[in-house]
Amino acid sequence: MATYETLLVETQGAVTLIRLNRPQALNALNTQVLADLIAAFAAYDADPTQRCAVLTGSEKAFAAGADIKEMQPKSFAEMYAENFFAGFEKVTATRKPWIAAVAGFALGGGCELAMMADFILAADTAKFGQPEIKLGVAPGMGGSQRLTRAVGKAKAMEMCLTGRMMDAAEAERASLVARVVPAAELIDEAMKSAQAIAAMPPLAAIANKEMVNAAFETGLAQGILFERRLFNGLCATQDKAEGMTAFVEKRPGNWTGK
Ligand code: CO8
Repeated sequence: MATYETLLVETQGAVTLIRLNRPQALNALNTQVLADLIAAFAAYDADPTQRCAVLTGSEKAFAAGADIKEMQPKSFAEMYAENFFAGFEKVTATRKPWIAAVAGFALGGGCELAMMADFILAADTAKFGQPEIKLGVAPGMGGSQRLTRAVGKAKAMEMCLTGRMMDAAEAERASLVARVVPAAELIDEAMKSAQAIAAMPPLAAIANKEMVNAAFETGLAQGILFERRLFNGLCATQDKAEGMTAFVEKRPGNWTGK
């Protein structure tokens, strides 16, 4: 297994657990973290033994944002020329499912990274926010778009304009997170969810993810057509034949990923 400067990565069965590991900076995201995340997610996506991933931080912080100390000296020209942080698009291109397990602060780029996941599981200690305005900037890793799609205009606008944090209970009410669990159980619960997903037929898992994501990119009629075409396509897989036969025979399915 590869090692990373800013991440701890382990596998448990078919689940990859990726931990952000810059405790001295509350897991602030810098160029090295981005390079490590791109490599770790690419390795996960390419490994046929791995079927779901969990990205987490520490008890105190999932990630307290992009690294302000790295950005402080950068000019517009430098940011623009190096297309700073555009590499996060490679993380969002991960085809297989992954979950963000968030405890503590998920601020700025940390909130934006969590929202790149297929869904967020939150500890009751989680705090979400887009406080970039207080630094004279704004979200830059998709927050203004993904937060607005998740919680609607009123809350997204209020959070971006005031920089206030949303606690876990409010985040669940606002549909930013799938579920809130006690902090001590966060990793166990995330791993349980991930293992349940990992036990599903893998092509169907990718197709389900693509369909839900299509809802954010298309109109309703196009989205429904995309869904139906993918459904029809899944009917050509061995796992569809196995899944429906297993149901009729009242036994669990035995998936081949074909
Ligand atoms: N960047 C760099 N260092 C950080 C960051 C950060 N985002 N957050 C915390 N740290 C560091 C602190 O500087 C401190 O280091 P040191 O001990 O060397 O002084 C250490 O982590 C511990 O932090 P605190 O002492 O501040 O801990 P507290 O418990 O007192 O406070 C907070 C915790 C409230 C989370 C506080 O640290 C804080 O407000 N952090 C900044 C939050 C923030 O503003 N985040 C948004 C950053 S901007 C951003 O994310 C833009 C994303 C888009 C980029 C796209 C580019 C195209």
